[in-house]
Order: sequence, then C-alpha cells, then structure tokens
Amino acid sequence: MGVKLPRAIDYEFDESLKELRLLATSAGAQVLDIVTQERKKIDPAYFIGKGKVSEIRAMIDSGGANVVIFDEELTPAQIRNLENSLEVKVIDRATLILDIFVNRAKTNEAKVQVELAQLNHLLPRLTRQWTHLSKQYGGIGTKGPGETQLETDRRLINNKIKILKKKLDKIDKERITQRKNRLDLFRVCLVGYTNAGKSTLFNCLTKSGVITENRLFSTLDSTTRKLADSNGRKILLTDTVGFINKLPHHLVASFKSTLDEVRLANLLIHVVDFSHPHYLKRIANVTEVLSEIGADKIPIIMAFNKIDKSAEPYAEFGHYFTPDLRNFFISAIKKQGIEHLIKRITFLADDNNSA
Ligand SMILES: Nc1nc2c(ncn2[C@@H]2O[C@H](COP(=O)(O)OP(=O)(O)OP(=O)(O)O)[C@@H](O)[C@H]2O)c(=O)[nH]1
Ligand SMILES: [Mg+2]
Repeated sequence: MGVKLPRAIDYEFDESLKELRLLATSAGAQVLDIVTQERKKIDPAYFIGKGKVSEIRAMIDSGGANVVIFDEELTPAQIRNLENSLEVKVIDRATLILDIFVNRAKTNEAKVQVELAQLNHLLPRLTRQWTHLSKQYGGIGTKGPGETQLETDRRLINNKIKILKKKLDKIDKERITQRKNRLDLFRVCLVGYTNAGKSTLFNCLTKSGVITENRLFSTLDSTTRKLADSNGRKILLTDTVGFINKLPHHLVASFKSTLDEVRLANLLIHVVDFSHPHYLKRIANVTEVLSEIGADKIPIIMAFNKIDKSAEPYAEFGHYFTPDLRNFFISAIKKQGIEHLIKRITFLADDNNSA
C-alpha cells in the first residue's frame, strides 16, 4: 500500500513501491497486488481513507491476502485500527526490513544488533496486544505490583535492551582490539546501496566466495579479507551491509559496531548499480547515510558497476581520465575494469604508507 502525498515526485513514488515489492519478495512474501491512493494528507486514524480500507478489506476477502504492507511508517494507533478493520496483520516498511534482517543475521554480532533494532522499533509501538512478551522475555514473577500488562512489557523490553547493549559493548571491545592489530594495514570498505554488487566485487578482489544474490540485503554480516593481487602489500577489504532509502534512524544506529568498520576505514569504495535507472538518486541516499554515520570525510572512490548491463554510454562520461581518477566503470561479474581499480587502491595504499 502506497500513499501519494501532494509533495511526492512521481518517479520516486513509483520507485519506492517497486522497492517495497522487492523487499516483500526478499522477505519470502508473495505480492498479490499493489494499491495506491493519492491524498492531501494522511489520515491520523487509518493512514488511508475509510473507503480505501473497505476496498482493501474486499480484496483480502476475495484474494486471500494475510498481510498488508505499508510503504510509510505507521503509528501504533493506525496499526491497531487497520488490523481491527482488515483482520489481517498490518506492517510498515521498517518492520519489513527488520524481518529480512532477522532472517539474514548469522553472526552473534549481527543477531544482537538486529534484536536491538527490533526492540527499539517495538518499544514506542507497544499496545495491549503484546501480551506474549512476558512469556518471551520474562519468567516467573516478572510482573511488578500494580503494573498493567503494558507497563510490564515496557519494563521487560527496556531490561532486554540494556542486556543487549551490554553484549554489544563487549563485542565492540573485541573489535577494538582486533582493529588495533590491523592499524598498520590499509583498510578499505565497500559501501553502497543494497544489491549494487558489493559482495560480487568483494569476491572478485579477494578471490573469496561470499554469498551474492539478486535480492535485497543478502549481506548483513561484514567480512574482511586481504586484497588479492596486491603484490605483498597489506591491504584489507571489508564487505558490509547495504543501505536503502527510508531506513529509519534507530535502525542505522543499531548497526553501529558494523558501521564503525566503515567509519574507521582508510578508503571507501562506493559501489553503484550503474544499470539502475535512478542510480543518481541512490548515490545521494548512500552519501546521506555516510554523513549520518560520520564517514563523509574518508577518501572515496566511485565504482560504477554492472556496465555489462547498462545502456548508459559510460565511456562518454570521460570520468575514466579525470585527473583525480576517482571514478571507475566496472563489471564485477565479467571482471571488466577491475585491474584499473586494483591499481588505484594499491596506489592509494602506498601513498598512505609513505605519508
Ligand atoms: N549484470 C551484472 N550483475 C551483477 C554485477 N555485479 C553484481 N551483479 C548481480 O547483482 C546482484 C547483487 O549482487 P551482490 O554482490 O549480492 O550485491 P550486494 O551489493 O552485495 O547486495 P547486498 O548484500 O544485498 O547489499 C547479484 O545477482 C549479482 O550477480 C555486474 O557487474 N553485472
Ligand atoms: Mg552483499
């Protein structure tokens, strides 16, 4: 379900819904229909108009959908009202992204980070319906005297958040020690929009076999390896979680320890899916997140990927031969343009070492 407000730009609205569809299929859902509505402003009680709610209800009754996903963030009251009227689960974009994260997280660190993000997301949205929480997080005698179920749930979540933060602090400390051991190495991080081809490029540059997939957020855990073909130089490459448009701030914050890796790198390679029609907008999204996490002062190279698939006449861009050599046009799959990129990385590493 997408709601188009007067300020919305046509292609951005369509793009966002297309992405929501991809997110839904990445989460394992089957998309039956996409419903949109143009509104002057959102309805405080239902987000959409009452008539639209009835229309969706009729679609659910005839088509058998069991979840409705909204592209925008919903308030707890809106979720409750919608669920009462539609009698199916109602979630928003952030919850969907979190769902994908939960399923993808493999390492202990990623799991703790995702659980923290979930709880931070859940806390302000707690309503009476969350009575199962005391079972999940509590135990015997968890309900304090005179507490309502809601207060108990809030307290349990806050306690759990404290525990998870402590766990993360411990993981953070281990990371800091790890990083100290790597201080004399040149550290390069691959960053970029989800599905841009970061992991494919990572495999190509390090000759490893990280999972790459044509779905959103296939990588959640960061992996670090040595750059191959670096002629004995000590260069470390890290593959990281992808960014996405409309990623809520608290979600970004929960990935702090993963993103520290980015913040503390000597060089970032911003991987762009050059075959995507709106790659410029995505570059802007990624640049925004980089500045949000305080990584906007780190030297950066642009790697325009998937040139094998792109209709853009990249050679005419002339970037190839700009004096600072910051732009590279590559195909990670076909291994085109990779040697130029490696040359540039090793040059910058040598430059850094001699400085
Ligand atoms: N045609 C083409 N496809 C590519 C290229 N590089 C990557 N892909 C495909 O793009 C999809 C995403 O690649 P990944 O390497 O998993 O992308 P990612 O940036 O790591 O994605 P996340 O981990 O989900 O953020 C896969 O289906 C890759 O096969 C390329 O140079 N050309
Ligand atoms: Mg990846």
